[in-house]
This record gives sequence, structure tokens and C-alpha cells, in this order.
Amino acid sequence: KKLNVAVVGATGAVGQEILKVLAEREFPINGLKLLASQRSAGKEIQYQGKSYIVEETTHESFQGVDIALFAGGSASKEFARSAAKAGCVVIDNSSAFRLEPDVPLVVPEVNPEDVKWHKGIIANPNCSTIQMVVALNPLHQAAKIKRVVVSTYQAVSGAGIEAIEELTKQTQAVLAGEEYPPQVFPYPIAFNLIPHIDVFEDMDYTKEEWKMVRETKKILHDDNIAVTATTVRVPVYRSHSESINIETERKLTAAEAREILRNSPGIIVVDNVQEKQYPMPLFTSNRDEVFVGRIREDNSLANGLNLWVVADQLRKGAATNAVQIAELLVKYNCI
Ligand code: 11C
Repeated sequence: KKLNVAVVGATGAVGQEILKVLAEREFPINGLKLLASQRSAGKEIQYQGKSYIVEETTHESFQGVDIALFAGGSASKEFARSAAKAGCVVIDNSSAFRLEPDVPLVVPEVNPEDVKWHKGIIANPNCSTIQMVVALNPLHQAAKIKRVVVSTYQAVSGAGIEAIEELTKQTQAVLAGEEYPPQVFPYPIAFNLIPHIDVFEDMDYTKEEWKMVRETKKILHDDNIAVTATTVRVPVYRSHSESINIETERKLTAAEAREILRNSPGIIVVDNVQEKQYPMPLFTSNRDEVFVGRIREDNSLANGLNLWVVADQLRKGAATNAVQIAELLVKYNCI
């Protein structure tokens, strides 16, 4: 069966990637509607050789739509509930509904069955959470993770198209000895790191850090996993990297962990230090898999492991995960 699909936020960094992934995976589309804010309405976008005009999103946009993929941002709060009421299934990439009890939060490699109990909205987790849980779930199943300590190195494209331009122009300006005042980020990102993503909340953690804590528990169905995070913006265009330390109930050797991860869905292990092989953001972009390397036993802990996890956050962290959820809806016949 072919479906009527809407993409909300079609002109943004994630929206553009959603269109690419839908085409690549040959998602069965009957009609395609491209929606965005008033500012982007009227723009022309090509999809599989056909030209589409972007329309302004309204509460009436979703009549006759089977699946609406929301790229994220403020449109979700405004339109997702009314889209669901109009009878379509919303796959939402914003943070608005992720922790709502009536909204499944799904990573297809981890908790695919959760799509079955949707009530009109399914949430796509935060990008840095997705790549972490893809890597952690197989280890959690094998040895039960008690605690996670994660530090992220997040690419500028996580903050949208304007942020990509800010990194380029600011780098050029610095090299030319000129000033380029920050607009998207609170400080210059060129030749710098900023340990601050999104707004500060409880206990001086950022919202991005709390997302990693709370979303991980919901996706893994385990409120007992202790998670603490430090999230950092780095001058990289694309692909988030994460240094992850875990403590498990049962001891896992590095060799065992490597073997488990090699046999798990959506993961590529790149871990041969003799040959200088480890994942890096420059080489994981435009890929759908989560890359894991630097797998080592924690020398300071009886049952601890260190991992280095890198993935294209616009693809697996957003667009690909959302399209995989759409594929699950088709597979489980729950549209
Ligand atoms: C970033 N993780 O890299 C953010 C972007 O909750 O979906 C994604 C925000 C979200 O800036």
C-alpha cells in the first residue's frame, strides 16, 4: 500500500535529510506534501525528479495524510496534536512529546515494539541519545548496565543550517584576521569548544544533558540506569561523537563487548588500535550506522568499559531513525 506523506520543516537541515532518506529507502509514497513555516512557503524542492512547492503548515494541512514526519522545532507543539486528530500518525523529531506517557519514544534497533501502542504521535529521540542507546542496548541486555557517564562532542549541524554557515564564515574570518560575531552559538565556535548545548536547567545541567538522562531510561525501559552527561559543541560540521563509560552488573571483557557489538543491528565496530582504526566524524557522515571503537576495560573499576561512539546525527540521529519508524508502522500495520 502506498501512503500519503507530509514532511513538516522540509526546508531545514533535518527536513532535507528526511527527503533524501525517504527516496533512498524507496518508502512507498502515494502523495507527498512539503510543509514549512510561512518564511519558507513557496520554495521549490525536487523529490525523485519531481518538483514540489513548499506550503505553509496550517491546522488543515493534514487532512488525508497517513504519516506526517515533523523535522523538529516549534511547529511540533503547534501542529502535531491537530495532525494526529486529523487521523494521521505523527513521527515527531522535536523534544515536545518525548517524555509524555501516551507517546512511544522509539529507536528501531532497541524498542521497535513500542510503535504498536501509539495514540497518534510517536517521538524520535534526541540525536545524541539515539546513537548512545543503539550502542548500549546490546551491552545492557548482556550484562545489565548500572551507570553511564557520557561526554559528547556534537557537530554544529545539530543546531541547524544557520549554524553550519556560522562555522564556515567564522573560520574564514578568523583566518583572514577578521571578526565574525557569534549569532547561533553563545560564543565563537571556530577554533573553540562550547560546553553548553540548549538552555541551562536543574542542577546546572543543560536541557541536552537531561534529554540524554531521561530519554535513555524511557527507551531502555529501565528507570534504574543512572546516567550523567556533559554535552559539548565542537567545530565539526556533521556527526556527533561520544565518550561513554559504563558500569555493568556482570563483568564484560573488552573482547566480549566487541563481539556482542559486532553482532548487533545498526552497529559497525571500528576498533583496531594497532592499525590506528577508530571511528571519526569525518568518516561517518552520510552513513546510517552507529560506529563504535576504542572499546576498553575501565582500569579504575571492576566491571567498567569505555567506548567511543560516532554517528551521523542528521541521519541515524534524526532522519533515518524517523523513516525507520515509518517503516515499522507499515510492517506492523498500525497506521
Ligand atoms: C543538537 N541535539 O545537536 C541537538 C539538536 O531535541 O531534537 C536536537 C534537538 C532535539 O544541538
